[in-house]
Amino acid sequence: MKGASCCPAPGVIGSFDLVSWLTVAARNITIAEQMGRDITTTCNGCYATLQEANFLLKENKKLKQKVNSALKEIGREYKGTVNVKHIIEVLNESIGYKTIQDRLKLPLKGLRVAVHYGCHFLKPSKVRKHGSAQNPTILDDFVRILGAESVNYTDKLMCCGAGGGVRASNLEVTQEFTQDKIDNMIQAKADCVVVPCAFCHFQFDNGQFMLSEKTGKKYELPVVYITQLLGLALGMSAKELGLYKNQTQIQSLVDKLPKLNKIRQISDYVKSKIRK
Ligand code: 9S8
Ligand code: COM
Repeated sequence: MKGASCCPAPGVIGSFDLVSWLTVAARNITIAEQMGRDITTTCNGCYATLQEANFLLKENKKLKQKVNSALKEIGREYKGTVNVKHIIEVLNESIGYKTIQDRLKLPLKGLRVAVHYGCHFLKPSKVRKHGSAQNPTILDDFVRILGAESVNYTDKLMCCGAGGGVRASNLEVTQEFTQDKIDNMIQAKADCVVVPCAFCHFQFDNGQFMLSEKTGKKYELPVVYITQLLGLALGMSAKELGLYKNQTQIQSLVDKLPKLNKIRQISDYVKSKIRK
């Protein structure tokens, strides 16, 4: 999307000035409209802004008028002709979990994954329309089709601490949230945390690095983005997937993978002997 700007951030900008937030979002959407393409994003924040702007402007004529009168000054008009989908919706609806499952080379059998949804993916639930914001399953289902186990942990739906707005205004609060969440995931014996949001990724990755420095205790739960987990199950290497670019170590996760593969191969071998 040539000329696209920041979404802009839903918590940071959206809570201060609704119309400015919508106008910048609508400008971004008009770029996709001109291209005749739907939009997808890999960040809950971007998704929240663009999806919500699209929703509000499609249903509220007054808001649309306000936004369009501002856009007119730069020769643009929001029409409402495209859809906004999170990448997980593209994987689930456009490609289909079944299709993905059929193409896996290294199902992640035995891997214990802590799923973190992030606030903006689910709320406001009347706008997002993913069903109940209290009992979502789309990410847990994704982890399961990849062969891994989605472990339950305390306060699973709690905020990561928010890499954007909260972090900028109150680092202490942000760190407390992150610490709580990571502690709960570790208690549930998770091998890694999986996120659908670039901001949550940053918060867990950099946040653990900061927590280790602050507390003297080592916080090192590997942080993986949903498509990176998919890549691992498709047989891509951790290096190809950019996992080594994380600040928090990922070696414990990487070490687990070939082992899982070996166990799987041995158990398949044993099963085939038993069958004979
Ligand atoms: S959680 Fe609460 S506000 Fe949010 S979506 Fe992503 S960053 Fe983490
Ligand atoms: C977090 C974005 S995904 S913001 O900090 O709420 O704006």
